[in-house]
Amino acid sequence: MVNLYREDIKKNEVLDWQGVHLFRFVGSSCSQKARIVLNLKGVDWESHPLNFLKAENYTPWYLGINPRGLMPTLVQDGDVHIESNGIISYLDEASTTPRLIPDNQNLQVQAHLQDEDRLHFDLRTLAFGFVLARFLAGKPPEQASASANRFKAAFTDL
Ligand SMILES: N[C@@H](CCC(=O)N[C@@H](CS)C(=O)NCC(=O)O)C(=O)O
Repeated sequence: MVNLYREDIKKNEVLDWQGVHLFRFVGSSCSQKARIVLNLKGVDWESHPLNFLKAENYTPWYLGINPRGLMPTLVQDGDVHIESNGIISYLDEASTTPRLIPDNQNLQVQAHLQDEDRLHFDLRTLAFGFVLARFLAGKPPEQASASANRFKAAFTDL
C-alpha cells in the first residue's frame, strides 16, 4: 500500500475531503480494478474522472495530489493512496464483508498481484510506445484528428 505523506500532497484541499473519492480514467484497467472492488464492497464513493487523452492526469493540480500522474488515486478522509493493487488490498481489509482476498490465500494473491503489476508496466510501455503512438501520431493531421476523436468516443465516460 502506498499511502502518501500529508506534506507531499501539494493540493491541500484533498486533505480536507471526507468520504471515499477515486480519481480514475474510464479506459484504465488499474482504475477499473479499484472501481470493481469499491462496488463489490458496497462502498459509497465519489468518482473524479480524468481524461488521459487530454493529459488531465498531468495537470499541476493532479500532480499535486499524485506526483506520478497515474490513475487511480484513492482519497479517503484526506488520506491519499496510490497503486491500484495496494488500494484494492486496503479496501478489502477495511471492511470484511464480502471478503475478496481470504486471509489464508493472501500471500499467494499478493504474489499474483505483483506479477500483474510488472506485466502491466510492460504492457503500458508497448501500448504507449507502439499502439497509441502510431494510432494518434503517425497519420496525416486530418486523419490523426479523426482517429483521435474515434479513440476518444470509444472511451466516452460510461
Ligand atoms: N502501478 C500503477 C500503475 C498505474 C498506471 O499505469 N495507470 C495508468 C492507467 S491503467 C495511467 O494512469 N496511465 C496514464 C499515463 O501513463 O499517462 C497502479 O497499479 O496503480
